[in-house]
Amino acid sequence: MKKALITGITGQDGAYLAEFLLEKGYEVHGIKRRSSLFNTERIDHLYQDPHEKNVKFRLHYGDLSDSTNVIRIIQEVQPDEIYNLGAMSHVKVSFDSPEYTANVDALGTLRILEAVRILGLVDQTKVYQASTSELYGLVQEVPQSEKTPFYPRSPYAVAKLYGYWIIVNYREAYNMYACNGILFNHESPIRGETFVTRKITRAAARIALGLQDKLYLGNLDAKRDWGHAKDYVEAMWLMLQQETPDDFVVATGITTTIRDFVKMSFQELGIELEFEGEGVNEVAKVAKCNNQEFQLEKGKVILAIDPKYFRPTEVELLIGDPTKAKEKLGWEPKYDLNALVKDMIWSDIELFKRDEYLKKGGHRILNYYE
Ligand code: NDP
Ligand code: GDR
Repeated sequence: MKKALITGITGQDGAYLAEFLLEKGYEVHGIKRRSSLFNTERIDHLYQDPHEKNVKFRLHYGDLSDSTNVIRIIQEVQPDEIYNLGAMSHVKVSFDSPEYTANVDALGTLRILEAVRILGLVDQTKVYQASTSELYGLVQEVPQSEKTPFYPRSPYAVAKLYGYWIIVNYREAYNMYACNGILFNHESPIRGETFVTRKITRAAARIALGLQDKLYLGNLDAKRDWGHAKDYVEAMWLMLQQETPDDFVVATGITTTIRDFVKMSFQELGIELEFEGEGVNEVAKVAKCNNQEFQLEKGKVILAIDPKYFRPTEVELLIGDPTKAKEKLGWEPKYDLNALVKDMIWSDIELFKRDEYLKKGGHRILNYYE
C-alpha cells in the first residue's frame, strides 16, 4: 500500500486529493496547523479514529515554517509521495504579509526537499509542488504553456517562483523525482470564501435568499481560466505516476472575466443582471428575476465596486495551454465552467437555506462583505 503525505490537507485541494488517494487505496497522512478553533471541516468526513486498527487516514500537527517538524513528520511517515499544497495562498493577502508568505511558500518548499534529502529518501519519495499560473503574471504570451517566461506580480507569486525553481534544481542536482504542477485557477463548493468565485456564488445565493443586500468586488475586467478542483487533483496524482519527473500546465484553455462569472452565477438562479457605469462607479442591477422563489425587485443594485479589493499590481489575463498534460498524462477535465458554476451556486443555496430559516425565526444573521 502506497503512503502519501499531504501538506495543506485542510485546504480545498488537500481535501479533494485526500479523498481521491483514499479511493485509490493509499494510506493518507496530512499536516494540519494548530488553531484555536477546529479547522478540519473540509476533511471531517474522512476522519478515522486513530485508536482503531488499520487506520488509513492520519493527521499530524505541523507547520511549513518549522524545519524540525517537517523533518520529523517525513521521518515518521516515510511517504512514497509528498504533495506540497500548504501555502499562504491568497494573492491580495500576500501584499499584507510578504515575509510570512515567502517563509511558507518559498522556504517551506525547500524544507520539504531538504528533509527528503537529509533522511536519505531521495530514491523512495516523489514530490509534487503546487506551482501556479500566477507565475506568468504580466502577460508575455497567450495561451500560457510550460515554455512561457515567468513575470510574477505579487509577493505570493515571487515566493512560488522560488518554489518552482528549487523543485527543478533538486530534480537536476540530486536526481529527485520532483514535479511542478503549474495549475491555473480551480474552484469548487469548498473553495475558500475570500477567493473571487466563491465570494460571488456565496453572495448570489445570499442575495437571492434575502440575507445580503449587495456584493462588493474589485477589478471586474481581470480574466481567469477556471476549472474544477476535483479535476485538478487528478492531474497532480498523474504527474507522480510517470517514468520521469516533469512540469505540467493544468488548465481548461478558456478564459472569462470576473464580470461574466458574476452574470453566470446570478443567471443560474434565474436572475438577469445589467451592468452600468465605469471603473469604481460601475454597478450591477437586477434586470429581471425569473425565479419566483426569490423576491428581487427590478432595478435593485446588487453589486458595487470597493477599491480596497484592487491589488497594487494585478494579473490581468490568464489562459492556459494544457496540451502537454492532455497528451503525456492523458488528463481530461470533466467539468466545464457552466458545470462548475452550477455546482458552486446550488451548494451555496443549500448552505444558506439554513440561515434563511434562522432569519425567519428572528435570529440575527451577519452580513458578510469579504
Ligand atoms: P487553500 O488556501 O484552500 O489551502 C491552503 C492550505 O495550506 C490549508 O490547508 C492551510 O491550512 C495550509 N497552510 C497555510 N499556511 C501553512 C503553513 N504555514 N504550514 C502548513 N500549512 C499551511 O489553498 P488551495 O487548496 O486552493 O491551494 C492548494 C495549493 O495550490 C496552494 O499551495 C496554492 O497556493 C496552490 N494553487 C492553488 C490554485 C487554486 O486555484 N486553488 C492554483 C494554483 C496553485 P489552514 O487550513 O490551517 O489555513
Ligand atoms: P487569484 O484568485 O488571485 O487568481 O489567485 P482570486 O479569486 O483571489 O482573484 C481572481 C481575480 O479576481 C479579482 N477580484 C477579486 N478577487 C478577490 N479575491 N476578491 C474580490 O473582491 C475581487 N474582485 C475582483 C482579482 O483582482 C483577481 O484578478 C488564486 C489563488 O488560489 C492562488 O493561490 C492561485 O495560485 C491562483 O488562483 C492560480
